[in-house]
Amino acid sequence: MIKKEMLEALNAQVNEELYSAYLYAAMRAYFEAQNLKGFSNWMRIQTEEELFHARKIVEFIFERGGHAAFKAIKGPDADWASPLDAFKASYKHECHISECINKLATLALKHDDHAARVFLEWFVTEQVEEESNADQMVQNLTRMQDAPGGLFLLDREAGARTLSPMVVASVSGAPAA
Ligand code: OFO
Repeated sequence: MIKKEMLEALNAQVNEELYSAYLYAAMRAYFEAQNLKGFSNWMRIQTEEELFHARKIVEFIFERGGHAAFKAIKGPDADWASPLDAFKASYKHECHISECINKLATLALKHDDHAARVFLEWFVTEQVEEESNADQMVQNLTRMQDAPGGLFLLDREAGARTLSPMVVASVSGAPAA
């Protein structure tokens, strides 16, 4: 049976993940409004990734006999000064999520909850990729923003991003990896 403090912290992380999905949905809307369909696609995929993260934690709570509790999700920003500004905000947010995951992993150790510790290892690894993906977009936009056609090319590249097989399986109802 999962301990109360661990359960509450996991439920708080579900809220963080749902907020992440909300934030990226808002960023998608921002890019749609500017007719930047590639960046919009990137954010659509990111939103699905975040919903997958939330689902993965909820399933773990269920497996441990815990009660998943859903609190209100705060409203994200709706506007950014530029595509670069939006991706910088995304990178900053991912660094925040990494801190949350690290704290959860520390809490699992404190409670000798090795099931949670092993479960959270997936998220520790995932956050390396999450930070790197957002940072790569920041780097590319910084480098290309003044180049002729730079934004067009990056938008086209972002349009090629696809859902990871794990997320596809989760959305289709297959057990999460
Ligand atoms: Fe973007 O990793 Fe979850 O929140």
